[in-house]
Amino acid sequence: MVGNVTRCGGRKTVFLVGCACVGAYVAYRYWRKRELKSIDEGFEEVSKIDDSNERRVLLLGLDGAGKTSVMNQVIAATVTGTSYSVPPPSTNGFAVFKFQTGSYTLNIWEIGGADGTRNYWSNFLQDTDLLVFMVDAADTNKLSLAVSELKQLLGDPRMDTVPILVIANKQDSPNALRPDQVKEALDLHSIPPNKHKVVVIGCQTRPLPDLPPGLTTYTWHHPSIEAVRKKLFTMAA
Ligand SMILES: Nc1nc2c(ncn2[C@@H]2O[C@H](COP(=O)(O)OP(=O)(O)OP(=O)(O)O)[C@@H](O)[C@H]2O)c(=O)[nH]1
Ligand SMILES: [Mg+2]
Repeated sequence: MVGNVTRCGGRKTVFLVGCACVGAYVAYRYWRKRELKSIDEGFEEVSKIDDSNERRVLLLGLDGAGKTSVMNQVIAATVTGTSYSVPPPSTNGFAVFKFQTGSYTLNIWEIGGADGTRNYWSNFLQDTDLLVFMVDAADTNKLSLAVSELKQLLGDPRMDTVPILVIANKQDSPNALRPDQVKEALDLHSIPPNKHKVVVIGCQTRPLPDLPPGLTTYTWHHPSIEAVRKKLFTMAA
């Protein structure tokens, strides 16, 4: 009898455990499906996590303008001892540079500027506090493409009233356009001041100093990077 009850209880237990397993599996599949869906949505439109202390900076510009190089030196200027290698690999996708200041977190999103990657720029426009647009001031052949990309960006309603910091990089090159010439070339005078605050500055990350024997990475930054750093922090605040 006891044995029977036990056997009957055993069958019941097996049945209940079976049901629990099936239930858990169904719940797991449902949860997984929801999680995958939210990851997809995250890539469709990257926006701020609900954090009023976050400042979101979008760093765009054609490939080779020097976005990563400048950011590497901004980090070196901010966090003592941080090193970087030269040249950086081209940004195939995006990179986020995070800075913690007194009252807020500055997240600088660099999106690669190569042909294929530029198609994704529009996925990153939501909740932008500052647009940094970098140009290679020495490559005048690419300026007209830079102009049309910038115009397309500013035509998006999500960019309305977003301040713009234009960086005319590679000022070390003898044929580089000066900041006021870049302002002219990008037709920035035509932007109504009540629509966007526009600031144009020049900078350079070269010439690099000689490295001591045995070292392959740099902790150095060019003095012009200080102004970039200051503008990033003040314009995004
Ligand atoms: N002469 C000179 N070269 C520079 C300067 N800044 C960057 N470069 C060089 O320009 C090239 C491109 O620099 P990156 O920083 O990779 O450019 P990027 O805008 O991040 O390019 P993507 O990530 O491909 O969109 C590299 O060979 C750098 O070493 C500069 O101020 N002067
Ligand atoms: Mg890059």
